Amino acid sequence: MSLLLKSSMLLLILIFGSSLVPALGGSPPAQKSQGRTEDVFVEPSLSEYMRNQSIDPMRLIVTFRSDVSWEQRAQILSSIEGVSIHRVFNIIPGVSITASPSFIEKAKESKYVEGIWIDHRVKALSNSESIAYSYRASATSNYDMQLINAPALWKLGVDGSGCVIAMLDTGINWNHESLDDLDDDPATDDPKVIAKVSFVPGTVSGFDDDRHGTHTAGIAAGTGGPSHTYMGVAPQAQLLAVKVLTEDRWGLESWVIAGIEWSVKHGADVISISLGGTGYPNDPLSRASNAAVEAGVVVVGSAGNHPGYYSISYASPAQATKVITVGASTREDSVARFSSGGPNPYDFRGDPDVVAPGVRVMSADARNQTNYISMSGTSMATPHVSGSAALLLEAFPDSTPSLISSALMASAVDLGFDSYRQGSGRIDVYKAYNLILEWVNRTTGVEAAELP
Ligand SMILES: [Ca+2]
Ligand SMILES: [Ca+2]
Ligand SMILES: [Ca+2]
Repeated sequence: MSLLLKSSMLLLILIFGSSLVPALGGSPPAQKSQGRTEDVFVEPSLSEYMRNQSIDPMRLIVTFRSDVSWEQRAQILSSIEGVSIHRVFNIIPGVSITASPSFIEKAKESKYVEGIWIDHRVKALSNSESIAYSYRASATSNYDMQLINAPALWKLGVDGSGCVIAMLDTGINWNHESLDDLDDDPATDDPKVIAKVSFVPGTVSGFDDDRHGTHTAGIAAGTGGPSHTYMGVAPQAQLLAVKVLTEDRWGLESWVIAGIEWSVKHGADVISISLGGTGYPNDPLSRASNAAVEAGVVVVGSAGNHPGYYSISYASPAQATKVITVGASTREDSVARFSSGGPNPYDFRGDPDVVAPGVRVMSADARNQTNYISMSGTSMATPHVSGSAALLLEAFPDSTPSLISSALMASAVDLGFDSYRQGSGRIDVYKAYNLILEWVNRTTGVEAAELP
């Protein structure tokens, strides 16, 4: 080795420390796998959880470095004792497993593993319901639809036709008059729910064995039945019934990730997620949601029903950077007391993005095919935005998810609350439509002017 090279190596060592020596000299590292354990991210609450009690077995999601193939991930995990694999995901480099606590130390030794996460429980984000037979008579028909200005677009013939909204929820009762077909004529075969699936063990279809999913589906896309009294935002949109919550309205994060993956594969234009659980902006569920957006799908999530600032962190995946995060507003056009607030405690981002009607919203009742009930929660606000996204996508099919979300935010009506509570304000889908229209006209004009 020349003197020049030796002295420049010495200089590098002085600057960068001894870790550069093996890389430059080709000799093995002095200490085997030093720093390896620090490289694997272990969800902080998981370590805490294990210090306090040893739970055996545990539901986990293991994420891998991006260059590890689908097959390798399954192979690596099945070589570790006591691991049972539930699902190897495509949408994120992750695997859902059950493992014993000793798994964590073993997995930390693997150079392929990137993170170990709790497969958190998520739950539906509605907070009340009432069987509102009497309320029905007094309610102003489609009041919430008028608030967000959807009827103005229906008059222009924009009703969600050709758009597909995936409802990740307790399932859908597709026999309800508001959700059974597109034209409310039983003589013609034109189903609204075009595909169904369940990721809840022990259930085989996407049929709603609760009430929550049918209610949110009716808000996003119900026809309102022959009377059209309680129409949804995009009454001619079609639906995917993706059951990820049990009849008791809870689910696992891994079921929701599976639901997102399935929805992207089955042609969803919009994914509507009225559920949430504790998490981080980079947790597996948030990453799956962001990946769906990167694949061109609008993803809408509920901000949650934990009043107060910073409470948005209880709502994964709504806190994911690319998800449209929806808080709840009232019929009097103020922010609902229960609606979760930002900023995000992990990166100080401002969420929610917008608010939409979420108090005493009337929609389809899964227990009775011609009845409608009232429910409240950011669960009910979310499908108002999902349906609105479908309307905008019908009108402007080339829109990217970020254009849809920017247009809804830029045109939202300021309700006078601070942005950590109302985001940009209460959505007005007709204003959002006009904003995009103006932009399209302007950019089309520019292109035409530039033509030779
Ligand atoms: Ca019908
Ligand atoms: Ca029909
Ligand atoms: Ca957001």
